[in-house]
Amino acid sequence: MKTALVLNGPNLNLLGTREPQVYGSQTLADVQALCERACAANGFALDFRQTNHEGELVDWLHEAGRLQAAGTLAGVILNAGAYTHTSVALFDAIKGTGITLVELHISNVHAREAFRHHSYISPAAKAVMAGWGVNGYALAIAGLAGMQQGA
Ligand code: CA2
Repeated sequence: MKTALVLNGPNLNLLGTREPQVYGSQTLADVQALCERACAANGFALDFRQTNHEGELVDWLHEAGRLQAAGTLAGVILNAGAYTHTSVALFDAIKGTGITLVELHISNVHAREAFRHHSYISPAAKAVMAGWGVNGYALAIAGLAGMQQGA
């Protein structure tokens, strides 16, 4: 069974505590449980992580590259949080590892402030999703399963 690696960046540990009108009322633990169910339904094991540190995300993307090359990782779903809009290092890590990566945002970043409209992740991502709320994580896991079958 392959693994889906779900990576969450800065401040996503605050989910469910503030800004429910933007991010909903579910906590990150709720999102992890949702991802567990979606992975079980799609035949994946789940590896779910969150960090507030850019370099840790880079290290995890490198690890993902090694695991995907070894054939044990289906791909990565990355909500890079605000680093989406600032991080050349994440772009380089995704490009440098060649991993299958889905960029995910809970909110529709294109309907928000102009500084959220640009993503350093998108040009290196296989797919992008935004605006589906936390259910986007389940949709992305189903999408990753479809990619395994060449859909
Ligand atoms: O919509 C998304 O998922 C974002 O990646 C979330 C980031 C934001 O910087 C991106 O532009 C879009 C922010 C995550 C912070 O989440 C919080 C949740 C509750 C309370 C405070 C922050």
